[in-house]
Amino acid sequence: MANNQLVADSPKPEAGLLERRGSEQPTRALERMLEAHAGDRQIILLQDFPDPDALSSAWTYELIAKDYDITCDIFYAGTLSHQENVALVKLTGLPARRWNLQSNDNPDFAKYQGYVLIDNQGTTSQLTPLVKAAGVPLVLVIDHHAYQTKLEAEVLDVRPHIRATATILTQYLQAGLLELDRSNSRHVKCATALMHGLRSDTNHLMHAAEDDFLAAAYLSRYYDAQLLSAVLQASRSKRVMDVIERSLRNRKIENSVSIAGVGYLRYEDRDAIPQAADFLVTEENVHTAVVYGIVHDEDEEREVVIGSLRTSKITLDPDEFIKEAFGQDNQGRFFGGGRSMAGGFEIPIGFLSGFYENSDYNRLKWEVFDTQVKQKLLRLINPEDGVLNTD
Ligand SMILES: [Mn+2]
Repeated sequence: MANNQLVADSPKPEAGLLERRGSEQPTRALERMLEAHAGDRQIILLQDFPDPDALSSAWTYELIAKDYDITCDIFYAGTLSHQENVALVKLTGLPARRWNLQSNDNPDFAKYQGYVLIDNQGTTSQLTPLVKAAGVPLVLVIDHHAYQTKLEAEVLDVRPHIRATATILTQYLQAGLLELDRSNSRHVKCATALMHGLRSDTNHLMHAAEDDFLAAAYLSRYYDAQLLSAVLQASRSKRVMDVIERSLRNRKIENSVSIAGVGYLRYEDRDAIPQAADFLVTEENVHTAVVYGIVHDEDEEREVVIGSLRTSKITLDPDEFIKEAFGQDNQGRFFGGGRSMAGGFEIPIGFLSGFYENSDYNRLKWEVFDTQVKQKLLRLINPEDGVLNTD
């Protein structure tokens, strides 16, 4: 299943020439596009909750493009919720900005001659429909997820067999689109960000394939190990710690699966859920952990159940498990899974949305969702008696 596949489709070993690793064809195509657009301004869209792979890859593209006289602005619509991502952006000066859909002082789409999708295909960004509606053309997609939608771009570089978009961008560097210089501090910081992106998308290189190792080897000449360790040591906020505490307190273990509902969370703290799941799965005799809670949006009008599954069991495919457990909505879309949100799920609350002063209502609502999520999970975990024992 997913984990075995990681090894099975590794590319064939080739001569280990680090400099020549970048594939000729995508490099030429990208180069032609860059030359044709000299003087342009492009907008790079990241997924709403960008991860280190997306952030570092976008920054690398921005640096490459600058060499071709193209100015790029990097935007995301959500938040940087993981403390490591906040630290990455702060410590490296990574030029990504939030596009707050609720506020009015956002840049004008009219000043962009093209938009670029990096580490996504537009399906995970709330900005995509806006950019499209403004008539900005899609000039480039660089991604490593399987095709999610039909894309028409000037240059498409989608390589699902590569584990990280950072690997693809590193290959562009190796192919000579931008020569890194160890005495240039921006280059060193960008190489450090790429190393972080590459490591975090490959589970610290454990799921890396040959291309990723070769890219990491190349980056090792330029990155700053101390800076990387500062990023990795970013501390958790008290609120994230509180969510982890709640998950510990509320967890129920059935057939080696640990399940924990953590109640309500603020939008900025949504990343506490995968972090709690990461922690619960480390318990003895537990192979899988599922943590979920209700996240309310800043304007507090939209609420959504968000959950994360982590497993160390090779035969358990998180994607299948989540699709099987929660099924589809009435338009046939699954509530989670897929490579873009591996191990994650999101269930809209719809009509029941809205956080009220009335705490009884909030408590009741949580209990309903908590019971329902548990029921769905237990049906899979204990097919014999899928009935929840509520105590
Ligand atoms: Mn990625």
